Amino acid sequence: MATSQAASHPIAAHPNPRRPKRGSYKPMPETLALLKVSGNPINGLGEAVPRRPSPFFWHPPDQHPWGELQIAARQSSRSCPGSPEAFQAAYNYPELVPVAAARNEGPAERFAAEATAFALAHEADDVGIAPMDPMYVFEGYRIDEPWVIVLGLAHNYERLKEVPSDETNGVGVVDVGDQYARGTRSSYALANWIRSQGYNANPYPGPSAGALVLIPPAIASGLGELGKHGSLISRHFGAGVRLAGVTTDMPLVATNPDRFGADEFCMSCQVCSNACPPGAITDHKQLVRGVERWYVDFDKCIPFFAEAASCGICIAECPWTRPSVRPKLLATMAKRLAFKPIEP
Ligand code: B12
Ligand code: SF4
Ligand code: SF4
Repeated sequence: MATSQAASHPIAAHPNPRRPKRGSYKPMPETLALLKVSGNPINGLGEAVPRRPSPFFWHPPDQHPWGELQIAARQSSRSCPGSPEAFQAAYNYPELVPVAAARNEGPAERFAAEATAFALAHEADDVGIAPMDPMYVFEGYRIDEPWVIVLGLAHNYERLKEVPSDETNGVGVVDVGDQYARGTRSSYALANWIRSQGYNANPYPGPSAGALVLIPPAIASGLGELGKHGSLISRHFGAGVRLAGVTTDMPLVATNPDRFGADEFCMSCQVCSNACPPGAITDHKQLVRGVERWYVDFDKCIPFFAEAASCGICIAECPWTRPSVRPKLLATMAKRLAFKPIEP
């Protein structure tokens, strides 16, 4: 059966020489010295009351304790062939046009359809729309627009599966940079189109964190479900998808969440937790800022992430990311869920 075949995918036999086996990896002392404090309390691990996320990694270095570690992580990524050029394109933010003085009035349904079609015609591979929620905004930041449009940018699986990268092989991290660059172009193009219609719009392209935490609105707007590895799993691309956002006051209509069984599948799968060299992926859900959900141990992930050019093994290895496996998983889970409807 596809499910058990995927779940027992043997990482030990993986031919990628850049992947230490789980348990054999030891962080370098100089990396550990830069960790300084634990990230898990800052993320609200164990907290029962909902609150906004605190600014974390990839925010300006004076907003969190890991400024030097962030620099080391960036250097490790940029030491890979092709990576500096790919990320330069991702940070090449186009000009934002002024909001047109004449407003194009119309029904929310039409604007939602037009904005979606525009994004899909400008490099986005998937689009969802959610009402803005203060819980999506990092503490200390402000977003005034009432809607968020989330864009999905699919990875090239053949390139993504080469992660992690190093000085000898940059294929995986270049694909990460390339998808960030598509997210930059797509989110700025959409924001500019909305502005040309007389509405305010702001892009949140990554690869920096920005004001908007992207996975929660992506889940709310139907782009996918949260996986055990802490990334979103899409029915179309698995976890091999980057996210970008556009916030706006253009009248829109929300798209529905999509539940296809990824959360349920994670209950009995351990591919990512076995593949993660530092063992950062926890096998049970935990309470984080008032929500019981999958959570990745930042303190264990970040040293390997910083040393191994942004790693990415967990999203590449997830069976949902593999194009040959995904259709079988969808079919298996559709059958399973038909007998056991999941909670809303
Ligand atoms: C900081 C950051 C990191 C940090 C810390 C990540 C972490 N888990 O804490 C580090 C550097 C370690 C990191 C690593 C990676 N990251 Co990162 N990261 C970010 C960034 C910039 C901000 C996230 C953040 O501040 N997290 C800290 C707090 C908020 O984390 P948390 O409470 O544990 O919440 C996480 C999830 O549970 C979920 N979430 C948050 N609140 C809620 C609430 C509910 C109800 C639910 C269900 C979920 C949920 O979102 C958070 C994602 O980190 C986002 C982009 C963005 N603006 O959102 C990308 C982002 C999350 N990263 C991404 C990816 C892919 C990765 C990597 C695979 C690296 C790579 N090569 O691509 C690894 C995976 C590590 C892991 N297993 O989480 C993608 C995920 C795409 C997807 N398919 O979901 C994002 C969205 C970037 C993008 N623009 O596409 N990342
Ligand atoms: S996130 Fe992917 S690899 Fe990890 S447990 Fe879930 S299905 Fe398996
Ligand atoms: S990105 Fe972090 S959680 Fe994912 S496999 Fe690498 S070290 Fe593990």
